[in-house]
Amino acid sequence: MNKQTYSELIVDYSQAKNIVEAYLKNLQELNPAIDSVETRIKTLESIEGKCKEKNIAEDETSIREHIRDIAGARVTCQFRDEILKVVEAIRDTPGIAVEKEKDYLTNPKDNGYSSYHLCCSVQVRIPGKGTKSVPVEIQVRSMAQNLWASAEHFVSYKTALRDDPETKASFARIAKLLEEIDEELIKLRDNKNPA
Ligand code: 0O2
Repeated sequence: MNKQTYSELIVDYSQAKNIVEAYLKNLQELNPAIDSVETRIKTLESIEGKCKEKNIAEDETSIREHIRDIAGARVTCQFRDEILKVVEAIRDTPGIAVEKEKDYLTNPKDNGYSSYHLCCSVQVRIPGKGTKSVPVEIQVRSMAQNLWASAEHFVSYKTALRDDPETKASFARIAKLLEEIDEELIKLRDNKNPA
């Protein structure tokens, strides 16, 4: 894909990203459980990488059909047990249509990756052409899970180390430690604020 096609492709995804960001920031104001909201548009290199990895033809139609996280948002919660409450609040947000959910919270990946993914769509206005439904992936995770994902992304995700058994085992172990940390933090929070 050349840069021109990429720039044209991402116009409506950028609008969708901005719309979701506004909804999520609004949710953050109402919900102290949300520590941060970040959004991003997948880079050209990342789209090309995913096309190769998943055997997707590098034309606009296939990319639009098969890559559902060109626009992405990440919601980080202070505590792990707040994730599902935040997911519920997103499901209840008028304007965000949740189409599919991936629960890596209950079913973490073998390497330890754990988060809750909501595959959503929002309506974007296209000048002179009415509105269009555009997909956005929202990931909801705890701060500890975010630490894991960002370190693993840096060290091994999308590199040769991704399938290295030792690296995978280390990250799986770190994920367990971070789960324990999340549990300890919940206990400390509850001791401070008994129900
Ligand atoms: P990037 O660089 O973050 O954009 P599928 O639904 O099976 O067709 P997909 O979209 O790969 O395929 O599904 P999934 O599992 O929902 O993964 C989407 C995103 O979740 C990834 O986007 C990552 O952001 C995150 N993710 C999933 N698995 C891992 C993992 O093992 N480690 C880390 N660090 N992140 C993960 P991208 O496009 O792969 O990457």
